[in-house]
Amino acid sequence: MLRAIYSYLLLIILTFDINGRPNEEEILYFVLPDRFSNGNIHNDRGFYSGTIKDHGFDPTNKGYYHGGDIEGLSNKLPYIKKLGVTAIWLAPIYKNKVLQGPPHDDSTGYHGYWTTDFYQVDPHFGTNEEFKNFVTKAHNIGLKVYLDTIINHTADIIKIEQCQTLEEPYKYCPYQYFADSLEGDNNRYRPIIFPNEPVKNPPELNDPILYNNRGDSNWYGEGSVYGDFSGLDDLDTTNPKVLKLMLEIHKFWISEFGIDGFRIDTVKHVNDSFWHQFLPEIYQFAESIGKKNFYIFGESAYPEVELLASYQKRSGFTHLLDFPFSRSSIDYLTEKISGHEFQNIFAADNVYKGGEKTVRQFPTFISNHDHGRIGHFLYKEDSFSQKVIEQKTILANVLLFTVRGVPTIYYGDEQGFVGDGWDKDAREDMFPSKVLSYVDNPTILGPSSEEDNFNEQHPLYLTISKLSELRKSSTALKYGSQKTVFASSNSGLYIFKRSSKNQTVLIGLNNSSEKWKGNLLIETNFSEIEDWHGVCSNKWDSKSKTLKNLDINSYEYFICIFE
Ligand SMILES: [Ca+2]
Ligand SMILES: [Ca+2]
Ligand SMILES: [Ca+2]
Ligand SMILES: [Ca+2]
Repeated sequence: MLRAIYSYLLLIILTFDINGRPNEEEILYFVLPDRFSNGNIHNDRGFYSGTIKDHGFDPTNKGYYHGGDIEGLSNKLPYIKKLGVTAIWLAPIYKNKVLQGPPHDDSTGYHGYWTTDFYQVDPHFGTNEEFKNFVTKAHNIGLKVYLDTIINHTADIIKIEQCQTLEEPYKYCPYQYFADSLEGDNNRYRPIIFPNEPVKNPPELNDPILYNNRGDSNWYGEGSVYGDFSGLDDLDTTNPKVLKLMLEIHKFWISEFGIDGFRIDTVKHVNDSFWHQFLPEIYQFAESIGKKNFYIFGESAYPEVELLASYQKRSGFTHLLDFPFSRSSIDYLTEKISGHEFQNIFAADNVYKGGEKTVRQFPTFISNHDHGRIGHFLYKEDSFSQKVIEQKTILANVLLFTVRGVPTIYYGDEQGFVGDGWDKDAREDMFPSKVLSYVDNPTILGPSSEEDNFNEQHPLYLTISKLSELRKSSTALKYGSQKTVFASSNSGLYIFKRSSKNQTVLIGLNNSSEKWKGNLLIETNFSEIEDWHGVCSNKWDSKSKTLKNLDINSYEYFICIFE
């Protein structure tokens, strides 16, 4: 009995700790459940009968379901925890339309972005109850859970009648401007739903009146907000009914499952005023049930700081995925920009609303499920040897864990996954894969993806777990301001420091084929030096506050902690 009370109290303390933990303390791990671990082979076909086209399960096809599920993810929590991460971001798990697209190029909802039922876990992934248990299990070992969600659109169920006469109606239905379809106009696009399409939930979402029905987005101006994302039914987010439904749905996932945040998809395709109403109410709701640091980060894929900052200022989103960092890191690591050009990303932090303090809570990432993995970008360059690619991959992780922002690892990067490119080509299986185009890929510092890829001794897994430990123990890396110490305009040398009240962390990356040697003036109040990687301590002249004759080999780095 006493033991039961004790574990219950411990549970409360742990849960309390999680809710009180600020966003800057998080390290994220982004997972596609279908591609991670298959804990239950009975749900592989989602309990649909019929052929592959009905259930969508074909582990040899990169666009089909492969069998991964919540139970598998749950079984692998120790693997994720040991990597050093503190939070899991799951690709969407709502029930999806199984199959979409033209017959010769169809694909399934294995990725989760084609919602039909906002209240149910997709049967390929498991049940609501299994998800609930998963969240509890994750919380019990200190991991938060963030759910990917899509508000802009649902699965492609509604078609435009006028576009059905086109030779290939699934191809592109031209965007219809408001000015070209005035009230009572016969030309106004008419929505139709063919028989046998899946039914959406909540039931109100089956009414085409809640959608824009303006054809496919042309990606410009009004079309970008009111057009369909390649046929996906674009919700009329200006309609108060849609706002009400979305508030109810998202509150349900918070209160029912205790999730800790949302990553919200395609946010710039929703009208800004929707977010001005949605976000404060969700934050308030989460806080009212004890989620003080509920974390919402939007996906607005602007690679330019000025565009992302401008969007952040007008949309009401405090936190956005740091696409400019991702883009610039890839350019930097592939030597398209110099150290000096790279540091501009951080020098511009104050253009964001909330400045540096807020940007320190932006999720930073280099690889992702859409544009691809860093390994792919490195292999694309013919000039880099295998050795250099390995070194650069280490540099990529050093960057991710030492610059400002919340490091976000894309699953599989810790096992040296490379991929073949973007989208489906960057969504390999962690379990032994049957996709030929995956198993023929090179991997960085480890075995091929034909194998089971949960190797806790993988050099990149070990590197990341060490960097996670460093970050967790360092106030400067989580909360410190970031300043450039030296950045070369004609090479990939970039040396910067992160400073907090009790320490200065100096980080140097030499992303170039030339060894560098020089003196560095370090403005710091501390003089005890820990050489975390590389050597600073015997180069330090405390009188002149200078590191003398410091050297960094090509494609090497150092991290030194002044306390
Ligand atoms: Ca399964
Ligand atoms: Ca549609
Ligand atoms: Ca829209
Ligand atoms: Ca391949």
